[in-house]
Amino acid sequence: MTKLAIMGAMEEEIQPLLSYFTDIKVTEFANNRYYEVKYNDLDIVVAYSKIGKVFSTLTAATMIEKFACDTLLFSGVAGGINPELKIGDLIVANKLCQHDLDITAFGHPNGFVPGGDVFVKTDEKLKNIALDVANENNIKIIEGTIATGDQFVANETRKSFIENTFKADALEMEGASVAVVCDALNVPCLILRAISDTADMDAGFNFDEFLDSSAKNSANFLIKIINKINSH
Ligand code: 3QA
Repeated sequence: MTKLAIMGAMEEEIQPLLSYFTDIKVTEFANNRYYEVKYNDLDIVVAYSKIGKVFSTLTAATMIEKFACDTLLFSGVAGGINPELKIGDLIVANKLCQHDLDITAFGHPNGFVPGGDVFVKTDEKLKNIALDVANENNIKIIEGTIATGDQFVANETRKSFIENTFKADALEMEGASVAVVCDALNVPCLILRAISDTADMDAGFNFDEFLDSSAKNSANFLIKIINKINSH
């Protein structure tokens, strides 16, 4: 039987998901709250990690190692890079990288450290379920590369660097760290995001305006994915 981890970074990203569930058991652990629920035939643990790679690593590892989740789904918002991605649009990651991981002084490529790879892949099956769900419901979704770093990007210079260096379609602050944890622990993961801004000069302003609606777009889509996993 599947035990699903559902993660966001910010409270706004998981609140719309929690609203689908009843009889939630709250467990406090490692300075965070974990929400356990039964949903149809699925055991689910929901949490928001707090912002950034360190907190999201801690939460992902905790969901897998302490709560014994065997599949991880992340839902949230992202800054768009690919011009096809408009505010509100969905992206599912096929691979992710850490755009701020930099030992280039030693001749290594951006995003690389010994023992790792520039890109970490996500689970093909979960990604395909997402693409199928989009198809069946006539919802637009883009499959692509997501770049993660401990920065809220709100300028063209940094955005262009990330676009050119990694050919990334979107950027955020947690996806790659979560995917690295899942890859290392052999847990299939899905990273789903809806665009809240386009990481440019207006990003801060747009983010404040569209965080709630885009987080809901992502969460509502994730529920459809969960229902599909449940019926498999
Ligand atoms: C930004 C959130 C973090 O968890 C990463 C949103 C959307 N647009 C982005 C951008 N650059 C990087 N990441 C993103 N999420 C947290 S900062 C605002 C916090 O407000 C994805 C993302 N342009 C807290 C209230 O003071």
